Amino acid sequence: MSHRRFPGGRLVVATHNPGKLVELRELFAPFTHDLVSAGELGLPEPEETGLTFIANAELKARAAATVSGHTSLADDSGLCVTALGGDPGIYSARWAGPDKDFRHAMQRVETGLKAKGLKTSPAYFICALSLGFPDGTCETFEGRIDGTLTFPPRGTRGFGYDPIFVPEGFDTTFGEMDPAAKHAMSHRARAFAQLIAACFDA
Ligand code: ITT
Repeated sequence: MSHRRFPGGRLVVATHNPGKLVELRELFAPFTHDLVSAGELGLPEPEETGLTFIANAELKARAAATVSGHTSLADDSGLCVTALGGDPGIYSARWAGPDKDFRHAMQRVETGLKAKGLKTSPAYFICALSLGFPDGTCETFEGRIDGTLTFPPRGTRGFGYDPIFVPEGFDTTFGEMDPAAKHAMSHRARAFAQLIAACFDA
């Protein structure tokens, strides 16, 4: 299958989440020198009305690309907890409330598990990355990492739900890991690897 390629030049990263922006800047540094965030450009944050990670990533990438006139990259991601039927899933950001308080969001996960008599659950992170072009077309890829949850939260690195997520094969949380170790395996890095292979020149 042939994919539309990044034409070079400016890449707008359509996120208002500072934690994601740090990771995406690190990942894309070798591929473009002109990376600017939607926040820096003052672009509006579109309402995430999609029902899948892919739909929301495409909606955000398309909105940024059509408004800015530049190729734009959006990330829609979240934590899916098996024992909670996949919640918070696409609502991961919303569980943190208007103050974006992830201690509260992690507590909500723990409370949900306790209500089922559980202390932990298998869980996975999903990341959909979408490259949007000013004419409204998109190229989209999804990555996943499996693990288990641990309480109380551990570590101050990363962002969001990282302090409760222990990736399979490890005993440290993403919140305790060196960022390079997270980048070697994360859902975002896995979606990124597919996007780079399909749409970017090495
Ligand atoms: P943008 O839409 O502006 O990019 P957002 O925070 O609203 O920012 P999402 O709708 O994709 O983004 O929400 C994803 C949430 O899932 C995010 O707020 C994080 O808390 C969580 N999340 C995603 N990737 C994560 C990661 O690598 N580590 C920890 N939590 C993560």
